[in-house]
Amino acid sequence: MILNKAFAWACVLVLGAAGAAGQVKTPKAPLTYVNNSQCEPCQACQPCAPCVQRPCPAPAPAPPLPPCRTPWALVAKYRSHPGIGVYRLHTQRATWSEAKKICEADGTHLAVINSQAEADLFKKFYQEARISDWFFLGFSRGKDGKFYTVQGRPLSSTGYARWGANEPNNAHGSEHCGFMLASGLLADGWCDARLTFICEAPL
Ligand SMILES: [Ca+2]
Ligand SMILES: [Ca+2]
Repeated sequence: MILNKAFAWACVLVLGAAGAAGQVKTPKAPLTYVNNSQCEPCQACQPCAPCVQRPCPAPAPAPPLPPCRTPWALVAKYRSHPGIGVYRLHTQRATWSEAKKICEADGTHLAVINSQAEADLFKKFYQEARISDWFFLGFSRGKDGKFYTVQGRPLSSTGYARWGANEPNNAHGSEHCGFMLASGLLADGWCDARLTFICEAPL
């Protein structure tokens, strides 16, 4: 009410000052404000029409918080290698498609090599696990004949595309999936081979 009175007085004074020959108009109905502690004050003082009281708009709801996620390094069987990444070595064999799905079920992806340090780390995994086999990596041949990672990026953009001797050779026209050789170099190979593989957590 204090505000209403003050506003009404202001209205009278303003019009009185601006009006012709001392003509002073008094609003017939008391002026009202919207809730000006939270909303814009009513601006209807000129010409002295009563303000329309209206409710404040409802505040916008706060955006939902993202769900909490366990750090990859704490997920079972994933190990953090600072400066390189977080990985899980799967010693159970699977086809390339099966391996890709197994990683995706963890929320990770079939490993992609992005540096010599990462290639050296993978070689170390296999030496420690005493696995002398080749293993699957997260790239395959696209319809255009070029290789793409499981994230759809050209293999040439990963930062590591060192091929083994005579690779990729697409032997018998049926080698479309990514392998890493024991030497740390890349090869194309048969997707339905059953190999061990590494899942890599996203950065
Ligand atoms: Ca990587
Ligand atoms: Ca090959």
